[in-house]
Amino acid sequence: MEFSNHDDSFFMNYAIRLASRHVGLTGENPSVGCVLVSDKKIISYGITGIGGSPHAEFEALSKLKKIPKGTIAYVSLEPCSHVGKNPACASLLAMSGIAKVVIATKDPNPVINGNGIEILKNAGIKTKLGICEDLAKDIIYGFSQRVNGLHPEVNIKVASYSDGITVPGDKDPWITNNLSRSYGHVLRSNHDAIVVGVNTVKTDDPNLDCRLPGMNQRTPFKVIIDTNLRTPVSSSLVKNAKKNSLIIFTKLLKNNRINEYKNNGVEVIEVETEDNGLLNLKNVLDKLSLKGFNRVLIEGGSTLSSSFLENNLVNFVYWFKSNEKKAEENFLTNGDKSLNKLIKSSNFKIKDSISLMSNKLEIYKRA
Ligand code: AOF
Ligand code: ZN
Repeated sequence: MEFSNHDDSFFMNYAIRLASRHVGLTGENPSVGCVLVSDKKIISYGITGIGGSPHAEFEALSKLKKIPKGTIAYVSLEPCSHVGKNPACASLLAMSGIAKVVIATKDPNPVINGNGIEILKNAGIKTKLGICEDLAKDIIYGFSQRVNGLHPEVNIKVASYSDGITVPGDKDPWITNNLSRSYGHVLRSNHDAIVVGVNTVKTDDPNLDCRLPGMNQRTPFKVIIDTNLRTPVSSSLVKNAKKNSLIIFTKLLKNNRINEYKNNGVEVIEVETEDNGLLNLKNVLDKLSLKGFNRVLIEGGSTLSSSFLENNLVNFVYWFKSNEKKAEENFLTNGDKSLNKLIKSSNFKIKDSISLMSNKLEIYKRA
């Protein structure tokens, strides 16, 4: 039976939604969704496993004893053509008896890029490319940049009063409401690493966990940018480093405190500095890319976030804004001033604005 375009986008949307569930959990692999459809009914599905294995197609196929005649596979990414840590999905699909494979987007990995489709075509299987492509590309944005020699996807989370101030008042430690903060935890859950500057560690002593009910396992790697190794060994991040991995980037490994960090399970990595004496952030991202991180979330402070922006290293900004002004005296730190200016510059275009009760989330994309 021939499916209409409407059915194609329905099932592909389903596959992409499945893929989005494991974004941030699949290591260096992209998260992929696969849906098997027979007679307009979903008969199986798969998502790339936690850590990157098994691949989505393998998972979907292995749930079925027999593939009904005429079955169509919907995949959010071109099936892979090579044997890596996992078998080649294009070959698995070719041998499975599937009639047709509908693909949202080509695999940007140069090793695959079109070769998976070739394998399917050579095996006489019908293929269709480009269904819901933009949506599918969004999910693998960081992977796509990384496998093509660029840095991982870098996103910034900002929480401010309506006047752009990011420093909480004395009366209430929270600038934004519960809904915004839950959304912030969703962002933590779908990134591979969260990055903060040492000043944030010293003033807030954050733990950077994903605290949504039942989602603690989704806490990402934690990273501190600490040029002069000032992170307190007594900080929550260091104390919990054996449970939740922590990396500190610094300019010099020759430091008396190195062993204290290491004994606490912290990985300390040396990075070169720039003329201004601060760490080269491009270098930091290269090292995170080598670790296989596809998506990195910068959680402040505003000076560090501004540095990433000034170096043109940011892809998206998630700006949570309260409807209220700060109750106490009204002042923007230099960090806040440059952060506000950089996000509002022509380098960024607003992509979405979401109402969160008394708050608003504005999502900006690099132009
Ligand atoms: C798929 N389905 O679910 C994913 C794919 O080392 P391997 O064998 O795990 O292969 C990694 C590459 O496979 C990865 O770089 C990306 O190009 C692709 N990911 N492909 O067919 C999947 N996650
Ligand atoms: Zn595969």
